[in-house]
Order: sequence, then structure tokens, then C-alpha cells
Amino acid sequence: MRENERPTLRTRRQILASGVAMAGAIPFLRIPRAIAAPETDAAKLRLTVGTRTLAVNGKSARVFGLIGPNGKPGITLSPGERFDVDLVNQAGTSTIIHWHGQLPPWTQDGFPWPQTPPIPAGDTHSYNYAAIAGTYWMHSHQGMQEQSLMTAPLIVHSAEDLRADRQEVVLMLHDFSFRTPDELLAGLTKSNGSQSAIPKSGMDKAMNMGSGSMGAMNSRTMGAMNMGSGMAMDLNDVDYDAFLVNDRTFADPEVMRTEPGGRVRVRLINAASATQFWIDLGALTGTVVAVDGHPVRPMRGTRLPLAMAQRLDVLIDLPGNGPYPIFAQVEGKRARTGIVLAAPGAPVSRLAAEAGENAPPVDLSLERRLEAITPLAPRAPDVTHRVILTGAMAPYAWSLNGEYWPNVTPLMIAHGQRVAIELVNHSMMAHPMHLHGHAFQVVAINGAPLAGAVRDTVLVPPMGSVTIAFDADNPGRWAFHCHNLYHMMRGMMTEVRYPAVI
Ligand SMILES: [Cu+2]
Repeated sequence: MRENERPTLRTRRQILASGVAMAGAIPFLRIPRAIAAPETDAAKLRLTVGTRTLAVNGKSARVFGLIGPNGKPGITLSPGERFDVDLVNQAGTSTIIHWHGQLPPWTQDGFPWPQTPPIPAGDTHSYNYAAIAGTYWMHSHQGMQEQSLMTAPLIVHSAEDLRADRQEVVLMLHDFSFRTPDELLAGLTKSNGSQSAIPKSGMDKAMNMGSGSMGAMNSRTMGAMNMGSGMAMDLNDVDYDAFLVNDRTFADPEVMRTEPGGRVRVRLINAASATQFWIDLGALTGTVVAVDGHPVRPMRGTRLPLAMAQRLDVLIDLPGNGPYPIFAQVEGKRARTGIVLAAPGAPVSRLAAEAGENAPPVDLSLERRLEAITPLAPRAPDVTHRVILTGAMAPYAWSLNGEYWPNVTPLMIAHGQRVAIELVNHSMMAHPMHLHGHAFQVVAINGAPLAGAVRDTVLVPPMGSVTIAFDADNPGRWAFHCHNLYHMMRGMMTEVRYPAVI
């Protein structure tokens, strides 16, 4: 519902929740333990979509931003607090913001369905739904605004977070180009010398793998992984100018001051448009405790893959004063970004912006080992959908079951069903598939059953398959798409639909 239809909200949104801590650009936050967890809607928060200027590699760039009530990016909610937000559109253009991984009613999901159109420039739109705890994020689902950094953290604290009393650091990863998203997409689609149109219908050739020598952009990197047939998988569609953590490059990293021997919870968000990272904790060992906001059985590790749109929560107990760099290295490249944890006074020296070796492709090595703390109840699926992922770098077009968004056949499900979706990748690229409005469990990889993580985005490797399952408990129209934003723009999206709401 639009703000101008509910004038009584105008006064309420001026009242900010006292003590609500914000994430994002601040170096770290100490959760104030004195905050009482509000059981009900206490005050409406104001979130403003606008533009801002970043300095990257010594040059300035105009990008979008999502600024919360205290002037910092995004929103942080206290335990039990509802997502009760007025979204103020000062972007100068229409927009719609998706609350990635949250489970609101479909009309508040922030997707431009005919029933939920974008918010015109200058308007305010209100949201009010029960938030789920964990590391989430928000981003535009309109055009290519997300590529221009219309993204921010959305952190929902749990009562357990407050009890744990860990210093929190939020690391939001981006890929950045001085070229516009339109220029980047034009470069990709013109890869074979002509502007290629997306086919309107018809199945792709399922084995359309001939992408190797026809790079869309000559800087595109090829993975070192041999697929067994002599074909190399494709990585990194776009050659970016910089990789950012909380808007900063590794030449000028954020130094987050920690207590000597401090206890830290790192919330990592891969908000990049088309880049996957290996998180490298350097000298530290961490414990993964949640993926995409959902708790998993604690898993120790130092090098952790992070696909597009995914999140990782990692607990780290610092052995000393540091400095302790945390790296995010681009798959298939030496390029990296990161931050530094260091006690006050600990010297921080300049760090090399490139690693010694190219990182391998991001893979399912972590996914295979993850176990949900709260798995689905055992139950056979009532319906199983099979979705074939196809496409190639040239021509640059990507599809689900041979269909290109918006000319798609919805995957029909019904309220109360246990739904399984088998994702079968017939392309030479990995695709991070994201389902709106539901948390699913990873139940098989390459046909091998698994009681895996509950999450909202899963990577489907080249020529591999992943099966997900979920309970159909949130009726509506839901987007289901690859979170490589250029793949999504070139057709790789469909709809999961409940019949009763349409
Ligand atoms: Cu994709």
C-alpha cells in the first residue's frame, strides 16, 4: 500500500526504534545487551533509496544506495522486531526492493509483478511483516539497479546473538565497474559480432557447450578445472575494475578494531552481480554456524566458497592482537579484496591486492558437508519439478527449461505440498539459483541424497545437478532465478506459482 493512501503513517515513521543498531559501513557493532526485545511493532523505520558517490581506485563514481534510519546502509532489527519499514524512493527513478531470503507475504516481496508494480520516483511504500533472524540483505529487483549497488545488509538479531555477546562485523562484497551495466551487458551480448536476440520459445540444444573460444569479453577467465571431456568451465563473465568490501578496495581496506583475544561473528554477504569468491581467513580458523541466515551444524574452516547472493556466518576467536586480514579472492583469478581485524594499536601494513595464485572455481565442497540445525521433517515430495539450466557465453543467452523470462511456464505448486525441484545444469557455467519466499533444504547433489543446509540460494555446478525441497507454505507468485544478474537479464528466471492467488 502506498504511503499516500495511509497518511496516518507519516508521523509514525518519524519515530525511530531507539537503540536499533545498524550494520554496513560502520567498522563493527557491539550489540547492546540492554535492549529489550520488542514483541510487537514499536516504531516504523525509514529506509531511503538514493544515490551516493564512491571513491574507487582514486576515481569517483556515482552509485545507488539504501540508507537506513541512522544514516548507515541497510537495516538491523532486534530480536522479535517486525520488519516495519517505510521505503522512501529518492533514487530519481522507479524502483522496487527485494528482501533477499526473508519470508514475507508475496505482495511485500519486492518483485515487480503486475500486482505489485515498482514504486514511482518520489513515492513512499510501507512494509510490515514478521522478520526471520539471521544474515540477510536487500537489493533492487528493477532493471539493472542492483548492478549499480542498490544493495544493503539486512541483519535480524536473535536472542541468542545477544546472549553470545560477540563483536559483529558485516562484510558486504561487491564487484565494481566504471562502465554502466548497460555497457557491460551490451559487451556480453555482442560477443559473436552481432546483437543476439533471446529466442522467444523452443528448447535450447541441451548440450550447447561451445562457449570456450568465443569469449564475450576478452578478459573473461577460463577455469582451470578440466571437466573430463577436455572442456573448460566458464568463469567471470565480466572483467571488473575493482572488488569491494563495504565499498572499499583492498588497497584501502577497512580496519576493524577488535579486542585482544576478541570473539567475533563475521557476517559475509556476497552482493556481487556476477562474481564468486573464496573467503580466506588467513592465519585464522573460523566456525561456520549459518548459511543464508539459517543455522548449520558448526563446521571449522579457513577457506570457504561463497556463491553470488549467498551469506556465511563465521565465528572467530582471535588468538591475539593481529593484524588478521580476511581475504575474499575472486574465483579463477588472483584478484582479491578484504578487511583487517586488529586490536587497537596493532600495526597494519599494506597488503598485496593480488594473491600468489589463481583461486579455483567456487564449488560444493562446503555445501556437501553442511547439515541444517532445523531440517525439513521427513516426508516424500508431493510434486517434483525438473528444471534444466542451459545457455552459453556465445550467444549470451541463458534459460530454464528452454524458456526465457518473461516468456515462461510457471512451476505450479499447491499450499501444503512438499515440493522438490531437481536443478540439472547442462551448461559450462555454475548458476547460483535463488527461490523467493521460501527456505529450501539441499537434499541431493549429483543424485546422491544429502540432509544438507536449509538456505535460499544454492550453486548448481557446470554439468552437475542439485535437488532442493521445501514445504509450500507461502502462497503467492514467487520468482526463481539465477543470481548471476547478467544471466537473469538474459532470460534465466521463472516463476513458482500457487494457483489460488492469481
Ligand atoms: Cu546463471
